[in-house]
This record gives sequence, C-alpha cells and structure tokens, in this order.
Amino acid sequence: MDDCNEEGELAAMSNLMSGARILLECLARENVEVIFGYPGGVTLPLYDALYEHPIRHVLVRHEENASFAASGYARASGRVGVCCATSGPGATNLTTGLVDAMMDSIPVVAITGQVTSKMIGSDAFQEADTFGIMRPATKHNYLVRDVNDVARVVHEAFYIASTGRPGPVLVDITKDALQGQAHYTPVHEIHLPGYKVVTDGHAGQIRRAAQMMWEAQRPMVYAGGGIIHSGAHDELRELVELIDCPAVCTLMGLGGLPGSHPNFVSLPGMHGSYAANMGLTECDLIIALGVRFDDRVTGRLSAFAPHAKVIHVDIDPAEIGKNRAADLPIVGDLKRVIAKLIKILKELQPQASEQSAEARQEWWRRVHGWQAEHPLEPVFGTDEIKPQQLMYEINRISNGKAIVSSDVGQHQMWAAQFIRFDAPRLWINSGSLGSMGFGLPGAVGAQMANPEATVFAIAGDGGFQMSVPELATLVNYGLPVKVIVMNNGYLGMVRQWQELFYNNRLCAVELSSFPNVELLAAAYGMKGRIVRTPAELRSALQEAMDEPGPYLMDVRVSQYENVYPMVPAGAAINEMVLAPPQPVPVATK
Ligand SMILES: Cc1ncc(C[n+]2csc(CCOP(=O)(O)OP(=O)(O)O)c2C)c(N)n1
Repeated sequence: MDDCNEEGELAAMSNLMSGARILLECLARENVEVIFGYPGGVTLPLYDALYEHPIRHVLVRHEENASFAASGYARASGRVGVCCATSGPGATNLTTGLVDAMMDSIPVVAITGQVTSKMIGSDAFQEADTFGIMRPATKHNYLVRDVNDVARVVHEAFYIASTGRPGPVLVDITKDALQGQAHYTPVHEIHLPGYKVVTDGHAGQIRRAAQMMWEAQRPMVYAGGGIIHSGAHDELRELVELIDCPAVCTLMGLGGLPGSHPNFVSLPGMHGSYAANMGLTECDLIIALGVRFDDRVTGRLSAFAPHAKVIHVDIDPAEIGKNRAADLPIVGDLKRVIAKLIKILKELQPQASEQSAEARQEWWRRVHGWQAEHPLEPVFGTDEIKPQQLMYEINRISNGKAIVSSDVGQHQMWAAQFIRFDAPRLWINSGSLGSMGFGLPGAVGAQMANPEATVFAIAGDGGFQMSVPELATLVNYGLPVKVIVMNNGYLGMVRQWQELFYNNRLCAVELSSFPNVELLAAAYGMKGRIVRTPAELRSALQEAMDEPGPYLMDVRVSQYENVYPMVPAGAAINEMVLAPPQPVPVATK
C-alpha cells in the first residue's frame, strides 16, 4: 500500500459511521435543532448516537404529541418539524399528527424505527406495517432497509416535505440499517425525476388575472394557509391595498393579512362574520389565494358565491377546480405569483383606476354596511365569564403579537373570531383534521421554535384532558407556555350541535370530575389558578404573563354559550343564524 492510498483509506475509514449517526449528520445538515420524540427498542441505536450529538431531543409524554409538537414547531417557524418514534405502537401513535400535518400542508419529517429487515413480515415483536399505514397519511414515505440508503433518503424526505405543497414525509428505518456501518458522503443534489414543482405561474394567465381584478366591480380576496406557507404576507398586503379590496382569511390563513388591517374583514364560513359571508355571496370576483374551497368555508357549495368569477392561485394543481371551478387557474408559488400580479396591476392601473375607483367605493359602502349591521362583537358577563370575554381579554393582553396554539372546539372558534393576529405564524391550530389534543403539544413545538415569544395554549376542558401529560414536558424543559383551559363543563361544540340539531338531547357530552388545576399544576411543579368571576380575569391573565415559567389556568365560563354566527350544515353561507333564538314566551291564560 503506498502512502497516498493509505491516506485515502484512512479518510474513508474516518467517515465510516453507523446508520443512526448518518441520520443525525443528515438532520444537522438540514439545520434541525430539535427532535420531538419517544424512544423504544428498535430506535435504541439512534438514541445511543444522540447521546453524544448536539441535536436536542424533547421527550414528549406520548408519541401523538411528538407529531403535534413537530407540527407546532413547523407552523410557528416555517421550518421542517421533526418527530421520532419506535416501531409498532410508537409509530402508530404518530398517525393522527401526520394526518393533521398532511391536511394542513405542514412540513414534517417523521422518523420511525422498524424491526430488523430479516424479521419484516414475521409478526415480530412491535412490528407494524408503518409504511403501509402511513401511505395515505403522508405526502411521501420510505422504508429504509440498507444503511447505504439512509443519507439519500433523509435529504429527499426534507426536500419533499418542504417544497411545493408542504406536507409530512415518513422515514421508516430498520434496526439493522440504523446499526449497520457505511461511509457517509454528504448529499448535495436531489434527483427526483417524478417530482416536479411549478412555482412561477403562467405569465399570460397572470396578466389576464390582473385585467380581471381591475375590471371587477365587487372583488373579494379569499386568502388561506397557502399565504402563510409561501411567506406571501407582504405581497398579499400590497395586493389588497393596490386594488383596495376587502379580504377574508380562512382559519388557516389568519395573520396572512394583519388582523388590524382596514381591509381585513374576518374569518369566512361556518363561524365567519356576517360581512365576510355576505361579501363572498355578493362579490363578482373571488381572488382565491392558497385556499381549498373547504366545506367549512363554502357551506352549500352549489349556493356559494353565485355571482362570482374565480381566480384560483395554488401551488398544488390538484386543488384547482376540485370543489369550485376556476375561471382563471394559476398554478404557482403565491409569493412569486402575487409579486408578478402586482407588477402587472401597476402597469394596467392608469387605464383602469377611474372606473374601478367608483365601483370600489360603492362596494366598500356595502361591506361597511354589513359590518355595522351585524358586527362580530364579544359578549360580556358581570356574574359569569363569557367565553368571548375570555378571548377578548387574551386579545387585549397579547395585542396581536402572541402565539396562540388552539385546541379544537368552541374555544377555537371564539379565539379565531376575537383574537387578532397581526403577523403570520402566530395562530396555530389543527384546521382541517380538527384534532382535539393538538393545542398543548402544538404550543410545546411553537415555544421551542420561538423561545422569546409569549405562547398561549388554549383548550377546552375536553381537549386539555387529551394532552394533559404534556404539562410535564413544559416543566421538564422550562417552557413558559400559558395554558388556558376554557372550562364550560361540556364537550361544548358537540353539546352545541346536540342542542341545536338534536332537540337538546345531550348525550355523552358532560365532563364531570374535572381535576382541580391548582392541585394538578402543583403536582406537575408549575403554577395554576382557577378563575371564576369576570372581575378576576384580567389580573389572572396578567399574573400568568408575569410568571417566568409555565402557567395553568382553569377559566370557568358560562356553560351553555353557543358560537354565532353559525351556518347550519347544508345551508348556504348567507343563511347564517346570527344569534341564539329568543326564548319562546310562556303562554298565559
Ligand atoms: C380527537 C377528536 N375527537 C373528537 C372530536 C369531535 N369534537 C369536536 S369539538 C368536540 C368538543 C370539544 O370539547 P372541549 O375540548 O371541551 O372544547 P369546547 O368545544 O367546549 O370549547 C369534539 C368532541 C374531535 N374534533 N377530535
């Protein structure tokens, strides 16, 4: 062996690593700072490699919460969230969080351990067909049996998760692939011939869209989660101001246009405002940006926006025309497409402005009229705390700047109605899957991504009990999340539907024996308080804000409050029920 060869061999030997170590090197190259996970038998080699690796691991208390926390991290930061679980039950416990990430287009990479490759198919201990189970739950997934594939697959997974329409990617790695040794060579280029992402948008279509915008008499921007994912919030604001058009932001799009912006109307749809829903019904042009024409927004689809032409911009061609036909489709990345649109709109502005300015004034007069007729206003109580009042106070104290990770139910809708988000990535929730149990672990991820931010986790007394073990994670890692339980003693949203549509036959919705949160918080080693009266609310929230560590608050709100406006299932969105029906007067002789 000559000297030169010996040197080469030594260099090659020095990067001989275990699959587990290669995996961590790849994560580090993808700038991963933190993994949310839970260990087990087949992932032992990975945890052994983590022992001496700088990447942080947050030990959540249930794998489902690892996937929710990774999603919360991704939603709050725009970066890929990473979660990890062992084979079998560990992997299956991740499923809900991955489906949630899939439906809300959130970039997550999930690493799961798998039994050794020669045991696959033998019903080995903790063997589950994770690859098969996750196929419909993820944007893409891999089963890695060979240590030599680890690096390529991990980098591909990050690429797929974060490009185009973002989504979760699963990497299932056998124990022998984690233990095996291979030479690690960094991967610099990704070759995926079958995976193409169109980002620029068709120039001719963009020009036509700009013409349609100037020609419209009553345009309405309908902006969704795509605005947040593509980072197109500044462009959206410029567009809305340029054409001076009212805008609604969906549950996934809140903060895409600042909540305090004069052109922002509100959330549309089932619990949207009167003005938002009337605006969509009466407009003559919908400028749909990164939205899905979701049933919770459209109500009865055949009656949705009957007078409107539709411009639909989305990175995913499969979304265009899925629910509502688009008169003008544009496939592309919103940030780029809107920037181009603005350029052309400015070019065309001199010809268009006089005529459209007049029409716009009339349109705004109608929108303002609807806003004045039925404003979205909180209800205040003097003896008992109204749920809307709780959200109003959280809004006051957070002033458009706090991160709010919500669970699912009535509280989520009131939070979306009454808390203002002046920037993207502040409002975090399980929008499409609507998964209870998301709020607290979502906040764990969001706080890890933004250590300096004020983070609220808002949950109902039902959803809170689904994720209560994560209080230990808050204390364990010193995460100063303010956990606010809106306690109405019921699975409120289901009770509301039973009351309104099932003759008030309340079945399996009463939540008796809720724990004493002051004792519960103390048991976990954090501060906690029960708030019973409106008079205490403001100071209690201030106390939570002033507390340097995590804080648990049980806010007893009136039990039978319902979320309004409400579009009943199957109704058109202009057929809103605006307020509780007046009690029928008792007939007297
Ligand atoms: C995992 C899961 N199970 C069931 C549901 C159906 N569901 C939707 S809202 C709701 C009630 C939530 O009650 P709570 O957490 O107390 O919140 P509230 O509605 O009272 O604000 C239920 C059961 C769900 N969305 N997610």
